[in-house]
Amino acid sequence: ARLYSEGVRQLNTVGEEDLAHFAKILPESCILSTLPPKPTATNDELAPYNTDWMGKYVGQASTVLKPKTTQQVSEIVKWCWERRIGIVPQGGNTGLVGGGVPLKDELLLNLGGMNKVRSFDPVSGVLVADAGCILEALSEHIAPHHHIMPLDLGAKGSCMIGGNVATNAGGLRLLRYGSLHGTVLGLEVVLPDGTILNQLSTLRKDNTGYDLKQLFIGSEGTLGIITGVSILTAAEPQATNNIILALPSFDNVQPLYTKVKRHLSEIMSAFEYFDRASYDLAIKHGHGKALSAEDVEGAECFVLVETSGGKREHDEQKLDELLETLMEAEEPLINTGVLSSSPAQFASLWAIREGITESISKEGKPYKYDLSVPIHAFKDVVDITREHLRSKGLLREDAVKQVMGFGHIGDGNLHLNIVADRFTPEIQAALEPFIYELVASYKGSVSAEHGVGVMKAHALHYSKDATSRALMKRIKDLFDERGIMNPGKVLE
Ligand code: FAD
Ligand code: 2HG
Ligand code: ZN
Repeated sequence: ARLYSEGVRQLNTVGEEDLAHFAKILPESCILSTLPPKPTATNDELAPYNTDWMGKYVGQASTVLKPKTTQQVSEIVKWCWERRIGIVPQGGNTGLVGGGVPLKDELLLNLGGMNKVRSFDPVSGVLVADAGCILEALSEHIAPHHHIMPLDLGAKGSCMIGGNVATNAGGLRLLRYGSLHGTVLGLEVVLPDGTILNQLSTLRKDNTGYDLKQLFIGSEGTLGIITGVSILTAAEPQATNNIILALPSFDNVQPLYTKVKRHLSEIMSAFEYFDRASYDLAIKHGHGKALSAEDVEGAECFVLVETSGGKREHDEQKLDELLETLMEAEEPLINTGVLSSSPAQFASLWAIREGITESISKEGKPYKYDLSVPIHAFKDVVDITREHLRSKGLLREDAVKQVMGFGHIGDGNLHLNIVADRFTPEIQAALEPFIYELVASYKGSVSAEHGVGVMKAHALHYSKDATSRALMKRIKDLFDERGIMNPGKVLE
């Protein structure tokens, strides 16, 4: 096995002897390798594992292992620890910061084979599942028991619960159910030396010392491999409704948020924002049904509000009254509102918002900046970036096609997306560090919910001071002094 250096550490790649050992741990069908003398897969077969969702980051793993049990993960990791082989844990590979694909030819450990629900208690709502369970499959599993997952994302059909925890994914329900730091009750983790850390608690309360599991939430595979997750699910709301509001100006978003929050109070469960370019692109690529020409005329941006409550008539009445108040105001904050009147329309309104990310990838190559900035700055950040690209002569069909913004208003999380014809060093150089400096000027965060991955490892200092970064490095060393877990990600 070849030696290579990652930072200050020397790591080995997978060789013949390692493969022979893995064959003792896993059945043949769980090993994909292009290595001679007996390759079990082609480069084409490994390409989907080596390439990230955006097609922006491409690794060169020669071997992908797909274990089915925690014990198998532990034995593989123990071997890699002893042999100093770099490992990249991978779930659904929907991450947007290049964290789930190798930088070089690390061993790729895909958790997709660990996909069993271990238990669900319909009284407490606590679900315990293997890390490789797909988020949507878990929703379907608990739906007959009238429970819902506390998180929901556009990637639900592919992303896995272990990947969600590893990235501390936010998504569309965070406003109502809070972050995974609150809803994850326990984790089972294989540590970098192969030891199994069993903290798969189902207790709501447990103050017996340091809450170690929190360190793994958002650790992006750099501290260990999450193999099991215990999570508190929520009782299914009796009634859900949604409405899209068309605004003549972005300036109205903040007063609207204040008004809607006050009016809907406990039943408001989402307040999502998208600008006109995002709406147009989602519709162009077939996500959701277009609103009428009348409804979108003169709209600079849109807001999708969802309610989740206990009584349909009560919630509908509140939404009707809200719409009436908004429309009849002397200086209305909105042009119009489209209230869903059937489950199909409810889904269609959500499809517009959830489809933006996919529509961007259908239109071109995405540069994504997932930022925490003050709500009032959402539009400025997009406009300033667009003008900056224009001043560099890059706003043209064969370079940057569009600059757009959408995101989670309630969480102060803006998704700035730059849609390019292709990824080029020139566009990259125009965007960074420009955007990071802009975010730092607002005292914002360069990663709100997608994580750091490889994309932002060099940019941590824009949002974390030297003391914090030094402590993070010490924590990494404490768990993984050999540096085998997801090398080159999160920390440089
Ligand atoms: P992967 O992409 O496979 O991995 C992500 C990171 O976690 C990598 O660093 C990987 O090494 C690590 N990892 C994965 N599994 C494990 C494990 N078992 N143990 C240890 N480390 C592991 N994100 C949001 O926060 N909010 C959104 O609303 C949202 N919407 C999205 C919509 C679309 C269409 C897409 C494509 C992505 C979206 N994302 C969103 C980003 C992404 O889906 C989430 O980050 C998701 O949680 C990643 O899960 P995954 O299983 O695909 O992980
Ligand atoms: C969302 O909120 C996701 O839709 C993806 O976090 C954001 O594509 C993006 O930039
Ligand atoms: Zn998001």
